[in-house]
Amino acid sequence: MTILCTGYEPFGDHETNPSGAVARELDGATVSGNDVVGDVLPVVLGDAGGRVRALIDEHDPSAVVATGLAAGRSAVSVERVAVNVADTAGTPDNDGNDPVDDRIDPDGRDGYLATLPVRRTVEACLDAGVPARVSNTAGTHLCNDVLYETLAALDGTGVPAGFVHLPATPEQAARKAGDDAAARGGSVTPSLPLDLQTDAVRIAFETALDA
Ligand code: PCA
Repeated sequence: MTILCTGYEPFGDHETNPSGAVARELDGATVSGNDVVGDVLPVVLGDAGGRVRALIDEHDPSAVVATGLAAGRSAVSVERVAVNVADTAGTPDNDGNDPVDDRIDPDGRDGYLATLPVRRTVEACLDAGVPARVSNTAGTHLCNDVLYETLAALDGTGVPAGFVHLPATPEQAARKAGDDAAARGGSVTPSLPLDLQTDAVRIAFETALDA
């Protein structure tokens, strides 16, 4: 049996994207007896959703956990909902698309609820020492787009699927803080080491598959 984990390439002013690193790290691993297919998606509206649908068709996964970077969030965020809105809110995708108030699918439902056990995934992360929270919005950029497309593709199949937003890594936070004078003081971007981010995604699969 196969399970699918996606992350993204870098986008916006981020030189790296931990979600892509997590997907590469888990690619080929075994979680709860399932083989992980890890894939790094383009941060391009239309292309990312098309790719995830193709991966689902190809691998017929028994669970899907998509991941993305949410720089500024201080904990792993397990998303509860995807909305039928594409609005990049001033951070164009990597093809320069910058939609305002668009629909992902003009004929689609307004939204989908994640089919992963969202709250129990957060509780399992906390038990494992990984800071985590339920999130009730995945935004309206590519992460929401891929969650929407994934849930639409799997609607009615019973295959658990959802999205985990990941904080910046300490390296990203340090690089960003280095853009300002060190004496400036103040806060820096919250961060979480990559190994704990990877643990969170593994836990998301385990919680879904062992349900
Ligand atoms: N994060 C963005 C898109 C790609 C990514 O890693 C988001 O939160 O929508």
